Amino acid sequence: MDIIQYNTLVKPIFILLIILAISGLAYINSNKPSVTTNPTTQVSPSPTPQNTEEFTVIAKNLDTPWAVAFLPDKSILVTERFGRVNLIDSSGNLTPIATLTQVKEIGEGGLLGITLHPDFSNNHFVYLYYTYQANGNDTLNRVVRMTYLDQKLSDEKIIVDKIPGASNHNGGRLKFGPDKLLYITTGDASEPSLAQDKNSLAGKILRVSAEGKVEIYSYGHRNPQGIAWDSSGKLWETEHGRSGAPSGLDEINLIQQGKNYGWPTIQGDEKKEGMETSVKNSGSTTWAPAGAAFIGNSLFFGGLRGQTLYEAVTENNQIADLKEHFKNQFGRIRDVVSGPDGMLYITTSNKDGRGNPASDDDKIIKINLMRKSS
Ligand SMILES: [Ca+2]
Repeated sequence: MDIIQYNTLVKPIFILLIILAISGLAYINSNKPSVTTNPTTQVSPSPTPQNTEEFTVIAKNLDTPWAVAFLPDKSILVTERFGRVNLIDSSGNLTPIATLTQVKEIGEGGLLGITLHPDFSNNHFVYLYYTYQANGNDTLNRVVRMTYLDQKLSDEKIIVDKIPGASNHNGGRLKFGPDKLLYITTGDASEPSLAQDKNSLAGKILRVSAEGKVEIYSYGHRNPQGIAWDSSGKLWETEHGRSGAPSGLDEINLIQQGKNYGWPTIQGDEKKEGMETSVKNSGSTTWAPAGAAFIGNSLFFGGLRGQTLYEAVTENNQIADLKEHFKNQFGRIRDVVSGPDGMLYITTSNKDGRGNPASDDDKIIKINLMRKSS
């Protein structure tokens, strides 16, 4: 074969074959399933050096970042429990956009949930959940709506008020469901009987109708901290079980409208007519489960005391497997959010008074599940 034939015929084919081989490898790699191995015990180097990191710290030096919401341009709003809301742009620059002076940070209370209206692009509505001081020494919680424009939050409007509060068990998670209605988790405010009292807003999952009417969606909850809908539209919830000694019996529940989830009458595997037993409980282990998000069939949720990113693999309305990621690597994990880029975003909660913070805590960490080492 002479030089001209090689350059015009064989060489292009050869280059094409190389390109196909490389893209094939990249495809296989991009479809790597997530796995459970703790990366701190990993000893062999990654066989795929072109991979990006399995996790990236995108913000640090925060104080108890409680909840994360993504703006349409993929920048982030994050609450800090003492009362501040921050904007983190796509370059990682952090700008405080509001400090809510009416917030009362006490025990587990403070500025908690944040979420955007499904039609945020048009109405700019942001919803926040916070603890405040009422008349006398009462601790209460409320949900407010604010308007976000030009990197400022303004025009506060109360959506749900006088949710019972206390030092512990304030609930606080906010999310819009597939029905485009606002769901709110509330704790029992350390008065267990309130969870069974349908005249109280405590110990409930609330839903706000399109007309602004507040309804009890489910009840009998102790302190629900995570809610997420699976791809078929079913609502799953994480909830803290008993505390003190013994601890444990943290729950994953499959939530149906109008049902009673048992607290404080039944716990763990106990059953009672008219009450729902959790799909899974932690037994004598304590997860202290927090924010939750679905990716595929997996319900990922943060563990505070558990200091783990848990992955509950759902199958036929049950938990087929419970995997543990990053155990004891980041400390206490608070919110878990599925990002618009397919990544999982978690916040640490090491400065919440129960952790052992590193000098640059707390953090927001982006997790690339496809790059999770195996
Ligand atoms: Ca229960």
